[in-house]
Amino acid sequence: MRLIPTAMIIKRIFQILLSLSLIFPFLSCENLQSNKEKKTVMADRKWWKEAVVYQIYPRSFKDSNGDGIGDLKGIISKLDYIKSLGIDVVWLNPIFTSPNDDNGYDISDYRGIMKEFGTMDDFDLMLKGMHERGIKLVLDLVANHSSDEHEWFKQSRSSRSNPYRNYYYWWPEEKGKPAQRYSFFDVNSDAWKYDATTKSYYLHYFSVKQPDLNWENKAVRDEIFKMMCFWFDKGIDGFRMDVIPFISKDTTFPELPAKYNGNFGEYYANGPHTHEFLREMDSEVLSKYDVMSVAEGAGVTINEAMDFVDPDRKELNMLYHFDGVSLGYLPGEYKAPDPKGYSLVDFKTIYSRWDSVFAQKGWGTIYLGNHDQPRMVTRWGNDSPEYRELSSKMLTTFLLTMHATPYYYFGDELAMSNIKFDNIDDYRDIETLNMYKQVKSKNGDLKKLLENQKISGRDNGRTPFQWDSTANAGFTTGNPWLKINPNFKTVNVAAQENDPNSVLNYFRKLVKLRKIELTLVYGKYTLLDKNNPDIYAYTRELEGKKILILLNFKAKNTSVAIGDIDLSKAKLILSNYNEESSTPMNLRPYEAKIFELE
Ligand code: ISL
Ligand code: CA
Repeated sequence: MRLIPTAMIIKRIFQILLSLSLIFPFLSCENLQSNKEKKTVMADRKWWKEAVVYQIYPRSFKDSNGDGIGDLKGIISKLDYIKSLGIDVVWLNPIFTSPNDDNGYDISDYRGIMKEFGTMDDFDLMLKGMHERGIKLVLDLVANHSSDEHEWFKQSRSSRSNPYRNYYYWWPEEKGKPAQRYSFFDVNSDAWKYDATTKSYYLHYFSVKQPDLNWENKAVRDEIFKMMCFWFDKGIDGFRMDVIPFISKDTTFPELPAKYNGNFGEYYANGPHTHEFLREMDSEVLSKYDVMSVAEGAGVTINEAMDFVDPDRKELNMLYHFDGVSLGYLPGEYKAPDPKGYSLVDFKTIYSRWDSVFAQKGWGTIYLGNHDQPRMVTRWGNDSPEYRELSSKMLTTFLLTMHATPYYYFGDELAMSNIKFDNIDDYRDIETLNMYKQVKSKNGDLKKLLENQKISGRDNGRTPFQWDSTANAGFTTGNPWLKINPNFKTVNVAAQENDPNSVLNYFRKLVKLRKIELTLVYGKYTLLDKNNPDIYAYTRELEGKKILILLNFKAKNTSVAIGDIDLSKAKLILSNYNEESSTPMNLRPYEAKIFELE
């Protein structure tokens, strides 16, 4: 049984309160009240709330056989490194059999291991090695769509009467052209692909090789649920669920309702049966295991988020939103960075609003980078030689001191930065390659596109991990599948391992701090000096303990106003500068400071 009934928890809290009032009859009602709140917060402790998740893009972590592609044996050879970070959970991007149209997000066999990555024996060894080290493993569930090379789709497209026909969404040509649906990875942005064999269109929200699975069909849901159980029975500890809000569609496929014009992502996330399907998934699968689940919350607005993660609804544990990572792009243009940069006040507003959603109930996540995003330090900090390390440490401080489970992207612990390719031939990502074709076919500004991609392109976050300063950064003895950032000579694990002030060791210190200081996990978040355009300041509070976090997001000296907070007993517990400054409220460029207040 995964959840203890609320009534039992309440009863237990009541018993604790009663016994406290007997032992300490002098406690005032006010004290009792605050004790009750504390007990409630702490009664709801969960391992996945206290975890730091480390995301590994397996293709780029470590190649064991010289084919230039990272693999499971490579991960196994680096388990001690992963352990040394102090993290609790590894999330691996898809490792299943795939023709790799979208680097594994197009799965042709959900129970097989991608041949470039290794075998099931390698997988079992890797999982064992992680568990022996106290690390949990979360895999990627890509169930909104499969590969067109999946047996189900091969059957489905073969004839209109095939038993697998309804595993996907088909629109017969005699009904005319279906209403427009937008595809993320289609040269014409068209999510309907005509298939001559059965004279019908099939739906693909992503590439033509990623047909959407028909979740209305119970047989499809059962296949997915059985597959999830297969991996849980092997011992994995959870799933990150790819575009899971998109699984339910209005199968009449009407014209896009006007209010969603330009917001097709929000429309996709608003299918009629999404929550029904998720509750079914909980009752048939998730509730039977002690595992974590996190939705990629594409298209989910702040008002809808709680519906996915409210524990009373028995759906998912967590969700990650896109409001943060969407900031600083020009409106109306896809991932074109605003030359003015982003506004820190807006950034603070977004993260504070999202914190308030989960202040009482549910649980949040926090991230600044992943395999779909550029490198954290380039996008949110400053990747110039002068500030790369400082700003990266500052951003890491932010991620590990917020009231949410941090999802930390591999390589950010070294302050790896965007590679900024000049040439389209260097890109491998289907998204960039398609955008290029699209802009080209419209005689658009290709130079501009390439400049934008230097900031926003996904391949920036996918370049191989930088282990040392030897050939190919120690990632491979062969030709890497994607070019390695030339800064690997100085930015690498070996160079940082023994330097106590390195970005890497700063990350380790922060992980350790979060592990021992539950105030950083469960403590109430309060934003300070909210209109300060340069500094992000906030406190975290739990059980009488208060921690103050000050972060300078700018390359200049600047000051912060923290109101009536008493600093007389403040103790600096961590900072990214070596010398403590004499004026604590004046921050140096990208300075990050954590104070214990009481
Ligand atoms: O990456 C994006 C834009 O650059 C997003 O729109 C992304 O396509 C969307 O968030 C869904 O992402 C997930 O599903 C995709 C896959 O390509 C991404 O890597 C994955 O994270 C299709 O499976
Ligand atoms: Ca390999």
